[in-house]
Parts: sequence; C-alpha cells; structure tokens
Amino acid sequence: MSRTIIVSNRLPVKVVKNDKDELEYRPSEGGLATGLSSVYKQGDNLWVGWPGRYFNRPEKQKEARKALESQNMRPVFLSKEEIKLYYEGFSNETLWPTFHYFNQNALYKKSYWEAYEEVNQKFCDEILKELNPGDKIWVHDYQLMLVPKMIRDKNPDVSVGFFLHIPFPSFEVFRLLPWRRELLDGVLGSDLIGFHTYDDMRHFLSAVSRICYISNQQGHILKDRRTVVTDSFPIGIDYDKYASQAAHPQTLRREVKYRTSLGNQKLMLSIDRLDYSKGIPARLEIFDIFLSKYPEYLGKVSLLMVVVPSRDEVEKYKDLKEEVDLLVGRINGKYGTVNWTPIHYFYRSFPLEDLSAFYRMADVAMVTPMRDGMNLVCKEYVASKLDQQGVLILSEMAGASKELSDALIVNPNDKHEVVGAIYKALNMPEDEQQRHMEIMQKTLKKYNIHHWVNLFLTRLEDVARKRSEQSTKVLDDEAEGEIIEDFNTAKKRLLFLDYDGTLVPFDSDPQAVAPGDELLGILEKLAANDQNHVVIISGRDKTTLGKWLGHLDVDFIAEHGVWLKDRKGD
Ligand code: GDG
Repeated sequence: MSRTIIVSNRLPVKVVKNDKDELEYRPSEGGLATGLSSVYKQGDNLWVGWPGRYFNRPEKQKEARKALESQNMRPVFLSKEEIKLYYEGFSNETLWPTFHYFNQNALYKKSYWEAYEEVNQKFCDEILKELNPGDKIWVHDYQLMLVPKMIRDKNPDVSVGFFLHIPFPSFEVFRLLPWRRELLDGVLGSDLIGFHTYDDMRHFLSAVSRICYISNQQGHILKDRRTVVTDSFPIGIDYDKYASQAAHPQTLRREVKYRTSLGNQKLMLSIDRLDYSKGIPARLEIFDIFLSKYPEYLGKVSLLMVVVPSRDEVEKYKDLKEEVDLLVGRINGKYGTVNWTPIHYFYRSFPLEDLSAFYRMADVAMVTPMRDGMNLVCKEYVASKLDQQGVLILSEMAGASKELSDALIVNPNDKHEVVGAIYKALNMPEDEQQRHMEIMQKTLKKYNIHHWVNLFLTRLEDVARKRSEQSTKVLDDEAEGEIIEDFNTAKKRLLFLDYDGTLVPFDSDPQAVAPGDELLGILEKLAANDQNHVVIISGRDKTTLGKWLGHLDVDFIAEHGVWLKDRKGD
C-alpha cells in the first residue's frame, strides 16, 4: 500500500532526559505537528526527522530509535559537528538571514555548505531505506532544500512535495548566496512546491528563470522533461484547539489571576521567539514613542512581552538578547512608577493555558515582524477572542497580512504609523472591534491547519496523476501496428514533431543537438511525400532552426509558438 512520508528537520516530539537519566518523549505543540499528526500516525505512514538532541551514548540512541519507531517516527541522528555546521550554521546563519532579508547577518562558509549537503544526503538515505513504489514524500522547509533532487536522482518516478515555511526572498537577495543554483536545483526535484504567499512563489519563479534559465507558464516549470508545479498554500492553525482552550476553566482561572495583579489597565501583547526577523527592538522603541507622545496613557496601558529563548548558541541572537534586555530596562526605568510597570517582560516560554489567558486578556496584539513567512501568533490571538473584543496590529511583512486584511496593517519600519495604530486600537469602538474579529475568525476557522494539509496532499496526488497520464507511453506491438496501419491508409497526414527530446536527445551543448545526416534524411523523406504535412515545434530561436532545417519542405513553430513559418516561407 502506498504511504505518505513526512520529512522535516525536527520530529514532532521533543526527546528530553529526566533527572533519572531516562529519556522522555514530549509531543510538540506546534501547529505543523498537530496538522500532520492525522497523516503520519495513520497505517504505515512515517515522519522522518532529527529528534532535536545529541546522543553521545549508542545505547541511548538505540533506545530512542526503538521508542520513536513504535510511534511511526524515523530519527535521523546528528553528530555535534553536524548540528553546529548544518543546523546552527548553514540553516540558521546562512539561509535564515538571507531568506528574511537580513543578508548583513548571513555567513557564507564552505564548511557550512558541505555539512548541509552531507546532512541532506543523510536524510535522503534514511528516506530511501523506507521508500516503496507509489509512496508520496512531503519535505518541509529550508533546512532540507536539497532532499527532493537527491530522492529524484535515485527514484525518477517518485512523488515529492516541498513546502517552504519561511519567505522566499526577491532575486536580488537570493542571488547573493554562493550556492543559489544548487539550492534551486535541489527544490526543483519536487513535483509540487508550496509557499505561504503568492509573492514568495513569484520570487522563486523569478530566481528559477534568472539563475536556471527556465521560464514558467502560470507557475508550471518544465524541468528535465518533468512538470514542476508551484503554488501558494497559506498555512492555517488548529482553530478549534485555540478556541476551546480559550473557553477552558483552567484558562479562565489564569486570566482572573493575572488580571487581579495587573489591575484595571489596558493590555498590549507581544509574543515571539527571540529573532531579529521579529522586530522586537523596533516594537519596544515604538512603545517608547507612544508613551512619550500620549502621556495620558502612562499608568493606563502596559505591554506584556513574551520572548521565547531561541538559537542561543548563535552570536547574533546573543547580541539581540542583550539589546532587548537593555531596551526593556531603559523604558521601564524611564516611565515606571511604584504601582505601574510599563513592560512585563518574560524571557521564557509558557504553557498553553497561560498563552491562551494572555490572548484572552490582551486588548491589543502587536505582531510587527520585519519579515515572517506566515506568523501563527496573530492567528491564534484571533481564534482565542471568544467575545470578539480586541484589535490586531499586524505587519504587512508577515505572510498572514495577506489573509487578515481586517487587522490594522502597518509597515513596522514606519514607527509613527505604528504608534498611530496603537492609539487607534486602544480607542476602537467595541462594535468595530467585533466586526473585524468576526470576519477574521470566519476566515481562520475555514482555512484551518487540516484544510491546509488536505489541500497540499490532494494537490500533490493530482500532480502525480497528471504526470503519469502525460508520461511517454511505450507502444506495445498492437498499438504500433494500429499506428502504422492508420498512417498507411490516411489520405492526408499532419505530423507535429517536437525537436529537443524527440528528434534529438536533451543536451545543453548546442553542437550535440544539431541534426545529423540520418535525421535530415528521415525528415526529407517524410516531407517529400505529398500526403504529408510536417511541422517542427521547438522553443529554440528561429535563426538556429532556420540554419539547421530551413532547407527542408516543412513548417516551423518556433520560440514557444511566438514565431511561425509555413512551407511557402511566409
Ligand atoms: C515558521 C515560520 C510560519 C510562542 N511562544 C510560546 C508558544 N509559541 C508558539 C505560538 C506559535 C509558534 O510558537 C510560533 O509561531 P510562528 O508562526 O513564528 O512559527 P514557527 O514554527 O516558529 O515558524 C513562520 C510557521 O513556520 C508556520 O509555517 O508561520 O513564519 O518562521 O504557534 O503559539 N507556545 C507555547 N508557549 C510559548 O511561550 N506553548
């Protein structure tokens, strides 16, 4: 039976060691894990990924493998060196900054690239061990861009989908990567490539056209005689999970507890992983400007800022942490009083019940990343607003802004615009808040994570089916006999002959694909028969075709149909 194999850098569980040196397996709460759990847990389906920690003892590795395999997960173990060079290095210090337009933070190191190639190969080898004819593979994200091609090279007929969770930058930024061609070729091993937004897809197509010299037609790319389909699939959230968590008695208890200690003041919320792409320092500066511009809000509004520790081994993240600490201290020192703290800052993560209470309590959510593939926090905030009261301020640089146009959409670089949006949000009439919330909730409820998973996998099946329908069929004796008989009995024959890949083999060397004597002889013979009308179709330019075949009594459709010539020479 055909299976679906999900592949991502991380498995959907966290393996942790408890005090007794025993391994514990904690399911990840991330949206992707929830959405895909209905897929990988079914039958023989599988999730291939790194368990997220280094195992120094082989017996512990063996134990983890056994436990994970019993839950349909296949671990890819990484050495310390691989974690440093492939994960922290190429993935987080090269691709992440470049794809988020922070190319000044990007490091281009050969050792990082080599480790990236090796680890991608390691993932591919693990997949190949499991692969059976008819299986579908869904590869996730920027850490594994080479995997689709690696699989395709070994299994030309396999069905591979790839989804990029982060933005795809414009060509001018992407071209800075020394390994741009290899990365594109890697992803183009897929049958279906998904992005969060149409703009990401457009940037990708432009890079493919300018770096690989392959054009596209409505997002369809012809690569090595295969059609690669690209499209946008904005990811959704598990709407019901956030809505029901917001109604849970435990959440309500936490809300009461926090409300009591905060007092009767307005609350603004900011939740992010510590990352320079999230615009945390700029958000703090904006809050500072707001308080100085509208002093009537001193003591009346505070910012609850959750920053989840992340990538603390990477230098840029350590610097960012210091910057945020400093800014929070400065603002609290500048405006704080004995009974009012402007910013409640937490550098840690919270359980879902707390998160949900924060979402419920917040009058305003400030989601102002400099760049974000999608951003799920803003969607979770909207889903948690059971009373439909609250305002979302959302950066136009987040993929989510394309769907949530009922938010107050801002440019995070325009600090005064965001300050204005905060003022507007704090003063928005209740009925207006409700109107906007209702529209956004309707969208998010419908286009939830389950919808996203089904949409992508159904499309992948569709693409695979079309590919098999359109693939070249080998003629059996009977079909060949019929064609010969039809040819012999026809009074008139219209013969369309494709050039590259049909009359001559595919080759990038122009000398290698010039027509030889044998081919010219066949074409001459076909054209000499009055009952035949021969048309040669090619994407090549008219000058080359004219030089090679212009002396023959045939028609041309050249330059992808832009130029036509009939036998009379018109
Ligand atoms: C990539 C792309 C794209 C945060 N703090 C806590 C906590 N969180 C949860 C949120 C949310 C998630 O983390 C963060 O959402 P992101 O959208 O930033 O997702 P990532 O997976 O980091 O990023 C991003 C996404 O992929 C999906 O395609 O949207 O653009 O960068 O779910 O709730 N969860 C808990 N405690 C916290 O303190 N429990």
